[in-house]
Amino acid sequence: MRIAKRFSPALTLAAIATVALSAIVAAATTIVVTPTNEQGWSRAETTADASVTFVADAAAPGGEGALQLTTSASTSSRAQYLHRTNTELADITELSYYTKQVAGPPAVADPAYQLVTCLNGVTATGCALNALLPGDPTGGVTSFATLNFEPYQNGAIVSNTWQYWDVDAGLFWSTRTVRCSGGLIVQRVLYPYTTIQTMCPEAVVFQFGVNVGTFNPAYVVRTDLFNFNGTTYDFELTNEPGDKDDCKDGGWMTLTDDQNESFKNQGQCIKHSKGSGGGE
Ligand SMILES: [Ca+2]
Repeated sequence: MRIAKRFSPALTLAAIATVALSAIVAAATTIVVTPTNEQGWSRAETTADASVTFVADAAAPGGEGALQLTTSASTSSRAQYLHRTNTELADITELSYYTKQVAGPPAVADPAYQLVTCLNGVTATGCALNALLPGDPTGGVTSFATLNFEPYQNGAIVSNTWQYWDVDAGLFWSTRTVRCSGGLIVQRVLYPYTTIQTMCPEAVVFQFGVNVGTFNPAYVVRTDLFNFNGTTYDFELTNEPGDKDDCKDGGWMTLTDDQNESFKNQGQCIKHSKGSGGGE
């Protein structure tokens, strides 16, 4: 997987000014996700009448593009975009993203931040079961559950405005009741993220991402700078240089050509940029 690091101009200058470039990169990795290089993301359970697309958005918090999720007028419509992982919930301390609700009355549905988990951990055959207790109706069934952070349950959604959500400081609900070793997580009840970490110390996250629907018909919502445990995904229409200035000040190291290949140096990047005569 190719990893591109996109810095703000100020950070780029700071990075060049210091020898400790690698340390800075490690602290804040950004992966640019484009229609031709989706970096491992997939549309998961998106229904045929819904869509996940990359769009231009001049107000996007990162770059000039964003990811857009659209549902049809049907209550069964659903748009989802997920990325695989294999990470213990206890080790996941940094979760955040930006959202924007473009359309869809009332202003309550931004894309949810989802963590698809095995709340009691993983066995050779899949998710570990719920802790089996005598007379416990949840005993003996899978501990598979999707944890959902919903912006409207963690603040007020403002239409047509980019909003930042500090997800690991917020509340999640689970799609299934699961008896973890530290206690019972009841379906659809809100829990602080850190409480779920404490109650389900064996939990393993195997997918993360965004979702809108079902029961969110006719919504158009966006997300950008999706941060999963310190890796930020910047959704963009392209990762190619615009004009030659994009290549300067180390910019060439973060960009790719139309084949998603990295540039070897600044000159090669400038040749590929618009207005150079040597680009596309
Ligand atoms: Ca972006």
